[in-house]
Amino acid sequence: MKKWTPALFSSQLESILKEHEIEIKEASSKEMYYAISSLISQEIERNWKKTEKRYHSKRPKQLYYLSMEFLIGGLLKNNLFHYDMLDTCNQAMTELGFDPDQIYQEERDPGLGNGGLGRLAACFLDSLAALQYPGHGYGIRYRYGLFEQRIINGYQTELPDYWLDSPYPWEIRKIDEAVEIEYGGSVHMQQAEDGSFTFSYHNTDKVLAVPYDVPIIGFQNKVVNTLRLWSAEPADAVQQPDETEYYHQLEHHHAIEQISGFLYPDDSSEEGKWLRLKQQYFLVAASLQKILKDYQENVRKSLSKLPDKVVIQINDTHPSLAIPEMMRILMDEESLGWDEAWQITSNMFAYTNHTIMSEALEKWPVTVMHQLLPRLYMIINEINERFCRDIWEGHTELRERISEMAIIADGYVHMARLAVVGSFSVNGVAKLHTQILKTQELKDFYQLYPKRFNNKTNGITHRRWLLMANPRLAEVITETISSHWIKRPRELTHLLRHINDKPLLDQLDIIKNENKQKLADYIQQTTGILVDHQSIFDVQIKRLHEYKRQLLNTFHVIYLYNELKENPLLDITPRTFIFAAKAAPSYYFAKEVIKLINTVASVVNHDPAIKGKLKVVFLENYNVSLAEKIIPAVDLSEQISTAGKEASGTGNMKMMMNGALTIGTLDGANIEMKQLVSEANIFLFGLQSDEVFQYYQTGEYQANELYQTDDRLAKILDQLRDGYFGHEFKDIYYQLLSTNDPYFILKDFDDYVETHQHIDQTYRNKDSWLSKSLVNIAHSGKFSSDRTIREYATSIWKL
Ligand code: 26V
Repeated sequence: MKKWTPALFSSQLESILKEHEIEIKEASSKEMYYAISSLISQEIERNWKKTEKRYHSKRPKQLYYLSMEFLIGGLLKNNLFHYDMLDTCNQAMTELGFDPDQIYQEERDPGLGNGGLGRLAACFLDSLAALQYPGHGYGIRYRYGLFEQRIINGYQTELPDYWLDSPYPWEIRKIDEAVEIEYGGSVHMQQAEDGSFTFSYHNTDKVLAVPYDVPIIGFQNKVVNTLRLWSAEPADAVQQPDETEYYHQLEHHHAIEQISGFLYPDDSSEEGKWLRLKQQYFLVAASLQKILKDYQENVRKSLSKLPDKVVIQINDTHPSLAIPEMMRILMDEESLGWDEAWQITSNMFAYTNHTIMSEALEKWPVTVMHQLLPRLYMIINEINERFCRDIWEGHTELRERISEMAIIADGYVHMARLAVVGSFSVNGVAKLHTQILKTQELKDFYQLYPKRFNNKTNGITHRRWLLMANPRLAEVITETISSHWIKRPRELTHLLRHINDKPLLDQLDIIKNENKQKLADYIQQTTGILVDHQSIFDVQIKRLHEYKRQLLNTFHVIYLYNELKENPLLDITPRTFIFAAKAAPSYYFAKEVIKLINTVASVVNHDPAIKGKLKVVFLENYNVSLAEKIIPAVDLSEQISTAGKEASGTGNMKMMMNGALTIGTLDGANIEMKQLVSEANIFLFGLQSDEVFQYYQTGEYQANELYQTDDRLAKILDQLRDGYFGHEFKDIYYQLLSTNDPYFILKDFDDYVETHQHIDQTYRNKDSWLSKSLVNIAHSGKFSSDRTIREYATSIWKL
């Protein structure tokens, strides 16, 4: 590889810009962004070809990660960093009089995901390439990503995210690798002379899946893996027979393009939308064609050997149609019999579950499945019948559970059941989550297939979330324990030798303060709110959901406000509460909570009696690049879901890695964080998951009693009912009490407030706080996605 110097870098940029008749000194930051991308793309292309060649000749087993979402974030800085060119580029830009950050900000986040599930997929791709595994992502190139959120008058409004309005420099369209997908039509069965059946399809709707490949760069190792995103296009050009026919065809084409038109923004409730099912089949059918073509071209062995060379991870149930689709291809196109096809298929797929929220569990009406995918429906039916028969005959102890286990039941196809039956591995994403799958959600299946179940606790890429997002902190860590931690993040534990190293703690303090000052500037520029960078930055950033309990956090803010109003001399450590969250557009309650946070913010921030001791900030349009700005500046990370509801969480890991302390419930990966840092270095509160389940079962919890007996709660709730913050919050009051507070906000309130008081006291002892912060950083190495990916690779994928 070339040795880059700032001078060489600049001169290359100069010639790239010249080709477009732009003088380097006069280039806009957008032009600079494109020029740098193009420069680095040349480097990428060479390595991409080499990696592909190596995979072609060595024929290692390949992993394919199928996911409806990939939230990859900005790639320019990432790719420069991975090629060890970031410092050179920064220096070159500065010398030319540019602000490097402004150039990186020209890049738009491809918002091709909702939240945790999509971001996890992106961290995994990063780790796969860093660890030199042959693993690739397959997804959809939505023309509209997740909506852009604007807060107008305190309310969330959604704007379309047309992220492709200017060219995306990292994708390569590969029209010659486009494949055809068929929907609908009818299935004809014919019996051949040897008695076997063949299936043919008639009057199907044909759609072209055109791949756009995005390179995934390994960290300083020249590996380039592929994220392939499919785009839907009409299979044939518009003809012009006559005018009505012409318009009819145009309309049809438009409908086809809709398949990759937009990302569904509701990750909280499954709606069973026709178009969503079309999207899922689109992803699955296109990806399998490519996977099988590569196998046949590279491996050239019998299909029975497929599971030795190919493993497919399905990210939640969304791509689980891949299972019947694989059966269809093996039987109808490759003429294998059922048993052999099933043997191959069920040894190729592994399924990850990401949620136990029953509203989000996918099921499709039989009528929809049957009409859109008639042949797949036949196959699912057959899988179901064989499965049920197997239980009936071979597992009599489960006979009475059959209707809860059947893949097709009460008019629906239950996707999680299909995914479990058709996979050789089923995993949860944190220890508690996997435990809950085994003992509750998928209990019957666990009894049937105990060996299939396993845990893979989530992780995050420390390259993006520490080295790139917080370079000063990374530098100090390296100065303290050398740079080995970068390749082996577990070695961050060497920091534990320094918990009383005063000069180091002072440096941590300085860095956190700089990061907070930077965020404070951003807050001022974007919201006009002035925040004190010496206050505690208390942060909750994640999708807005009732179970994540942003409302509990808000209740705490209101409580503190009420206290200060009553006693202006109250001695509290100044706090800045920072929220960022998108609500699903149709999730009324979640949107009310956003409005409440913004209303409380404007009351609190403008009340002179508060004397700036409290500030509340809602940052709009939470996405990967905003997360990168916030996370290095966090003092206190809010991970306060109702115990048992958050499968893992990954924001918790990102903030821990950046030295934040956590206030959290014993839920998801918080539990594993606690085990590492010990109870002295994390602030735990609230009900535990078994207590929550017990309350659900016995019905013994009475939210109303707490309302009657706790004056602080009564005051807050009455303020909501009586319009203290405006009249639109009555609904929150009524919903909480009439549904008996299903997320235990009132129940956990007292412990939460008390824990916050403890935090306030702890923060006053700066050195003690800083050494806790260091302990958290030191143990965060376990949450590198490199660890997670190694676990998947050795115990599931066998790469
Ligand atoms: C569901 C649906 C339903 C219909 C339409 C679109 C859509 C999109 C996503 C989902 C499922 C979301 C599940 C999810 O994001 N789970 C999160 O996964 C994280 C990574 O494993 C984990 O850290 C979070 O705890 C978990 O909530």
